[in-house]
Amino acid sequence: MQLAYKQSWLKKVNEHFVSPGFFFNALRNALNDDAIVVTDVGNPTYYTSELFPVHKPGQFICPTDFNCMGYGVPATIAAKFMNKSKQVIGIVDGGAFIMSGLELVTAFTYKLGVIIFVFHNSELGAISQFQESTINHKDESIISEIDVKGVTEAVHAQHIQILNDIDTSGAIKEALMHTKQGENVVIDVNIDYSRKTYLAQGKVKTNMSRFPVIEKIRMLIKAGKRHIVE
Ligand SMILES: Cc1ncc(C[n+]2csc(CCOP(=O)(O)OP(=O)(O)O)c2C)c(N)n1
Ligand SMILES: [Mg+2]
Repeated sequence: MQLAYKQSWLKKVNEHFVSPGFFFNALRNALNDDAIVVTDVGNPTYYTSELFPVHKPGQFICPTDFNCMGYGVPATIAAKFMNKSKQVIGIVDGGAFIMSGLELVTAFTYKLGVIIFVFHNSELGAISQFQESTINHKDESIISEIDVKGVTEAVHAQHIQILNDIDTSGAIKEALMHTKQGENVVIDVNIDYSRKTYLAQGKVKTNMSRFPVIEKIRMLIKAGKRHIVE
């Protein structure tokens, strides 16, 4: 089933967006076997756990349990401090990136050579996608577009943009070259958010299956009303 989900992201090379399927394949191919991947909360955690093969324990770090947004960038820097000989990359989405991120100045001071991939959808997507299906509107979960390049320049990192699947492999290789010189890189990824993650699809199904029938009917009527009337 999970394989089928992955395959569904690999049907066609996308010239307009970066497909999570091709992105994580390219990332796995480019990184060493012992590379460390750190994610922030939200879709980066879901996509990485769904689509990125992790070869050994300790190579995938994410803020489980307390799920604190803003964890990704500082955790990537900390992981690199402790593993200077390894490739260490972080993946964050826009909402989390505006909660932290300026710590990259410290990575510059110490010439650490980390890569931060920034996915962004101008939304607190992990929240808005559930609001959309349940209450039919996005309540306080829209955020402004971020000037990723501006932030990157402020922290003296290299800026790379990945617009589509064709750009992906070359951009990751270029970024890894920079890290060899101790330069940090922020990669602005035009990720395709047109489809729900495997987790989001499963969450609705699993939660629905847990409720008693009467509760399911009540919830469906409520959601239906919101979609039709409001
Ligand atoms: C400090 C903090 N505030 C709120 C939340 C609740 N929360 C979980 S995911 C999420 C949205 C994350 O948005 P973004 O970083 O843009 O990632 P996306 O879901 O869009 O991929 C929020 C608000 C949290 N986990 N941590
Ligand atoms: Mg977002």
